[in-house]
Amino acid sequence: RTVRVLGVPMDLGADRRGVDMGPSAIRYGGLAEQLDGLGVDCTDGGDLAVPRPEARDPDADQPRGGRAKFRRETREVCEDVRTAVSGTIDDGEFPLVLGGDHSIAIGTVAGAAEPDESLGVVWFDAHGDFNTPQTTPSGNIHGMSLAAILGKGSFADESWAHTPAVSEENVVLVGLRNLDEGERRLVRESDVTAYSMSDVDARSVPEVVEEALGIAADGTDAIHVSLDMDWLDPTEAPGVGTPVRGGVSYREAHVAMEYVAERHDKLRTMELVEVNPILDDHNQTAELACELAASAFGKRIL
Ligand code: DIR
Ligand code: MN
Ligand code: MN
Ligand code: MN
Repeated sequence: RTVRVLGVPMDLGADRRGVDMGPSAIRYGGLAEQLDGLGVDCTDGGDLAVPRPEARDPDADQPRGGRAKFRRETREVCEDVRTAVSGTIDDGEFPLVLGGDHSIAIGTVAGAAEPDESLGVVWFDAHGDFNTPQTTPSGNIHGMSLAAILGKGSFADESWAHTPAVSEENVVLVGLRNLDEGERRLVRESDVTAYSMSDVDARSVPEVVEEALGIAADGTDAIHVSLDMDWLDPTEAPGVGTPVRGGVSYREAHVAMEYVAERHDKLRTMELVEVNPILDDHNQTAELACELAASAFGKRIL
């Protein structure tokens, strides 16, 4: 199959500028070379246009009783992501979306979800991204993207965000270790499956990830894998906006992506997000993202 790389230099959903350089850093980190080396055809769809935050008022057009900074602009960018992703699928290619902050997942998932189908989602992240405009302590949409996809809080009124093809029973969070109080309650009350780092410690990455993929695949037509690089421990992935200690190791991340590769028959879309090269140690986090993509597309040691 042919992988089409789609860059989304998005930083409207996060406080730290620099994550908009993620797509460049990941390309520079050798993504095309890694995929070529595997015999995977790789084309580059270029970068989508994202407005500069300095040129906009983050608090324009706020939802009732809540806050979601750059709501209108994020909505517009995510519409473009949706169009690019669904167009890539229609062309018979595999969309590999490069962020940018995690708000872009709202567009990726919407584009991955064909009408009349069901889509499972595995969300590798230190965070739940389950805040709503009503619970968010930051107003940053990258901390709300999964809640938006599922139509939580006032996202229920916003047709651009809610993706009906995704049901909570087929959504799995893996590697959680940092939740805000309000989102914690929403995760617990929801029907999503959430594996914290404590679950990973008590069991193992292979066991938890295999189970997670099984839940996402159960009765669905396709799977989306969303990889927030802060899923990894900051010693491996320092170039992220919101590092949290106690993440998975280098080897655990690879083994997880090897399990993703086992599901290639169902895997429809993948995204690599939150790489911030200005916070990185050289380009280590972007290079790691490229390596992990290779494992997800079938690279094996032997
Ligand atoms: C925090 C941070 N929970 C927020 N979220 C992040 O702003 O809602 N998600 N960093 O990746
Ligand atoms: Mn995230
Ligand atoms: Mn995160
Ligand atoms: Mn984030």
